[in-house]
Amino acid sequence: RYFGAAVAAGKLGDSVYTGILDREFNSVTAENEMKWDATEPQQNQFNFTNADRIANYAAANGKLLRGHTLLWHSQQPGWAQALSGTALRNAAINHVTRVAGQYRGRIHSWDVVNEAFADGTSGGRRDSNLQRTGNDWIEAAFRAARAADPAAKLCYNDYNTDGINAKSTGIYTMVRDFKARGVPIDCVGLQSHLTNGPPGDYQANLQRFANLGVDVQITELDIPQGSNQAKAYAHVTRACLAAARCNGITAWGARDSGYWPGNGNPLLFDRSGNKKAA
Ligand code: G2I
Repeated sequence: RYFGAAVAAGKLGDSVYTGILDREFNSVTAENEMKWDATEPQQNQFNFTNADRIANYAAANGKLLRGHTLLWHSQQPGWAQALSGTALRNAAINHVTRVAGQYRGRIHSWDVVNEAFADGTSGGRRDSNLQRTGNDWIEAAFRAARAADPAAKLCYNDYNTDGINAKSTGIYTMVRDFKARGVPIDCVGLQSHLTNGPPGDYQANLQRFANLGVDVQITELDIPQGSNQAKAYAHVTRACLAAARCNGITAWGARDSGYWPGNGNPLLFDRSGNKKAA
């Protein structure tokens, strides 16, 4: 099992920050640097400068590297936002192929698709330009990622899916269908931005995904400071440890300063870099 933090390339020169990473975490995730707008700012013109800074940091310091994220409705470059239909589908698959190919053999797990399900009670897909290219865009992305980097675990990642609800059940149904039809998927990421702490059925939800034959990873954990922060972090950690297929936890940052969007003090180390009770 790994324990990771989302990192920003711009902070890798800060020795207090890298001190925490070096000492406390054995995995890192790029907070923004591997997203579509960062890696392919113009169509077919790839820029891996900042993503490489994180990948190289991970390699030089013996950390696993999570890839975040290949396809998402948000943080798309302007040129992709302007495409639709077959042109967008082809561009999206090319993006997956090229970025997963660039990091072939170096990524522990990829968030191949991020946040593609709708909030609320529908249990269905979120409307987006990618969704409008056809319902099979997610499986097409997973197949392309597998071909480009056969060793990486391929994850579907989303938020508000931490308990058993319509959205997490929609994802559960998709994963079950993918497994039945041989669509390559290895893991489900529960982002776990737990504004109100973990729901009572957190562990049961984690376990039901594991029972489908996929790994479960907690991918963006943060819990606002308050009387129960330490207890809530412990609850999440115990739930992961209790499920054989929960193979990693990533916190959405290392310390409270620099946390996006800046408030809540939801991380494990305070603004000075000291350990909190959590
Ligand atoms: O809770 C936020 C996360 C939800 N799940 C997917 C994650 O990818 C997402 O991460 C956040 C980053 O932590 C932010 O850093 O995604 C935001 C964008 O949706 C990131 O914010 C962006 C700002 O919106 C931009 O204005 C800014 O230029 O960060 C950019 C780079 O600092």
